[in-house]
Amino acid sequence: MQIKTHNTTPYDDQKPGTSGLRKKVKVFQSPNYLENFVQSIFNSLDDFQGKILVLGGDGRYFNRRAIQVIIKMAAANGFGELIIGQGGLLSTPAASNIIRKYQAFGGIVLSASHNPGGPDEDFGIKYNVSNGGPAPEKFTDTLYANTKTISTYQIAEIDDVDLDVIGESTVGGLKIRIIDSVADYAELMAKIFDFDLIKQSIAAGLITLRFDAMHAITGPYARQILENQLGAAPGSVFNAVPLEDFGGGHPDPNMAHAHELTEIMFGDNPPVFGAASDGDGDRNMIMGANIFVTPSDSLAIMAANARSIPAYAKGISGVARSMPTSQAVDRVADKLSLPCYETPTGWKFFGNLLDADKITICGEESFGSGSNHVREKDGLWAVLFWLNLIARKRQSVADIVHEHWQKYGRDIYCRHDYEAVDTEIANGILGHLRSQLNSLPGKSWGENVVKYADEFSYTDPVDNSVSANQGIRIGFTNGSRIVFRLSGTGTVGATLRIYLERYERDVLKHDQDAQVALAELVEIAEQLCEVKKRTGWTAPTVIT
Ligand code: VG1
Ligand code: CO
Repeated sequence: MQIKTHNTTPYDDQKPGTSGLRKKVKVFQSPNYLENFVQSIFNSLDDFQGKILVLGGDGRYFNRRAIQVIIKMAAANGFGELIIGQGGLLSTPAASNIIRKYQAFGGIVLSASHNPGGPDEDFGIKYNVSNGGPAPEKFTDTLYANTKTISTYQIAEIDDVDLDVIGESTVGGLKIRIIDSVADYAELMAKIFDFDLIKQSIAAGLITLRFDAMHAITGPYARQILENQLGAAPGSVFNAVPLEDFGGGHPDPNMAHAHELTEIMFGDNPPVFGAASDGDGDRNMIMGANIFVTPSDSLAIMAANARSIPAYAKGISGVARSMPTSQAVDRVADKLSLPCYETPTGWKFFGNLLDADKITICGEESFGSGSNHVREKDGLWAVLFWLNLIARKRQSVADIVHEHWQKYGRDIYCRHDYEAVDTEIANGILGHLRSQLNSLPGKSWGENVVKYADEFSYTDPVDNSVSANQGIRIGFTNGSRIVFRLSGTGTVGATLRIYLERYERDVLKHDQDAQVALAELVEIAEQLCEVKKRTGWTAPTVIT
C-alpha cells in the first residue's frame, strides 16, 4: 500500500459547532477541505494505531465520496480496521451502537442531520469517541486548533472500496468490513422493548401507525423494525427510501417540515400513533390522533413511565435535559426523588452523566431523546418507547398526555426560530440582551416578575470542565422562562432561537393553544431582544 503525504494550507473556518462541522457541500468540495479536517481529527487522537474506526453517514449528497476519502486516509494513518455501514449508511444512533458493540476506538459520522441535502445544500462530519458519543468539547477545541496549523495530510493510494457488498476485505494492513446497517441496531431495540407485546397490539388492531422517514436514513430501519418485525401494515412507513437530497425537503421532524404526517394525524380517521425522524435518525416527533406531543413533554412522560419498559423496569438512576428544554421532566424527577441535571444544548454534554450512571434517560426540546443504551439521541428508540407504552397502558396518546398533565401540571412550551439572520445583527441582539441582565431581576410585566436573568454556564459534575456562554435565561417568579441562544448547527448567517415556557397547574386550562397561552411571553421576549425591530421581520421563520 503506497502512502502519500500531501502539503496543504489551513482553512480558518473549521470550528465544530453543536454537533460537528457543518458547511455547504460546495465548501466541503474546496481543495483539501475535507482532507484537512479528517487529518486534524486523526492528529487530535492518541494510540489509535491498529484499532477499529466506524464509518457511516446519513446518505446525503457527498456521503459516498467523503467515505472513500476517509477510508484512504484512515488506511494511511494506521487504523487497523474499518467497520462501514452498507452503502455508507448508518443512522447516528446505529453508529453509536456499532462503536460500543465492536469496541471501536471511535467513529466518524457524516451528517448534517435535519439540514437539507444536495449539491447546493449542507454536509457535515463529526467524530465520536469510544463510548459511542460525540467527542467532548476538550477534543473539539484541540481539533479546531489543529485545523488552524495543519500543513500535511496522508492518504493511501488504493482503489475505491465497494460499499454496497456486505463482507470483509483487506487492503495493505487494513481490514475493511462492510456490515448490514440495520441488523445490530434492530437487535439492540429488541432487547430494550417488549416486541411481543407491541406485535400483539398491532396484530389486534389496538395500535395503527404511520411513520414518516422523510426520505432519510431511518427508512430502512423503520421498515425492518416496524413493518417486518412488529407487523405494522406494509406502507405504514412512508418516504422510506433514503435520497441524497431528501426529496428536496428539510428532513426535520416537526409540524412545519413533516407536514405529510401532520396532515394524516389531524385528518380524517387518523391512526393511533404517528411519528417521524430526521436526516440522520437521532430526532423524533411523536403524535397521536389529533395531538402533537412536545419533545419536552415526551421526555417527561418517558421518565415518568420508564418502569413500564423492560430495559428500565428496575427504575432509572436519574434524568437530564438541555437548558432550554422545558421543566416538565424536573417535576417528574422531583416526584420520583431522582437526580435531574440541566446541561448545555447538544448531546455531547450527556455523555459523562450516562457513563457515570448518574442518569438513564435524557433529552432536548429539539426533538431528541435517548437513554444509556447508546450515547446519541435516538429517534426510533423514542418511537418504540411510545409504542411499548401505548401497548402497556392500552391508552391513546392523548389520554397518556392528559393524564400526565393532570398529575404534574402542563409546561406550555414553544420555540421561535429566526433563521439566517445577518450575523452582525444577531450578535447585536445577544449583546443588547447581555447589557440588560443585571437590571432585570425584580422587573415585572403583569404577573411576570423577573426572578433571575443570567447567561448559562455549566460545570460538568464528572470531570468539572466548564462550558460558559451557553445561552441567556430569564426566569420569572411564576416559573415561566424565556431563553435566548444562537444556533450552532446552521450554515448561513446566524439563527436566533427563542424558547418560551409557562407552567399551568389548572386542569381546565390544559387544552389551550400554546401560541395563545404564550402570547404575553412572546411580547416580553421581543421587548427584551428586539429581533423584529432589528431585522425588520414580522414573524419567526419557524415555530416548533
Ligand atoms: C440543534 C438543537 C440541539 C441539537 C443539535 C444537534 O442545535 O437545538 O438541541 O442537539 O441541533 O441535533 P443548535 O445549536 O442549532 O440549536 V442534530 O439532530 O442536528 O445532530
Ligand atoms: Co439529527
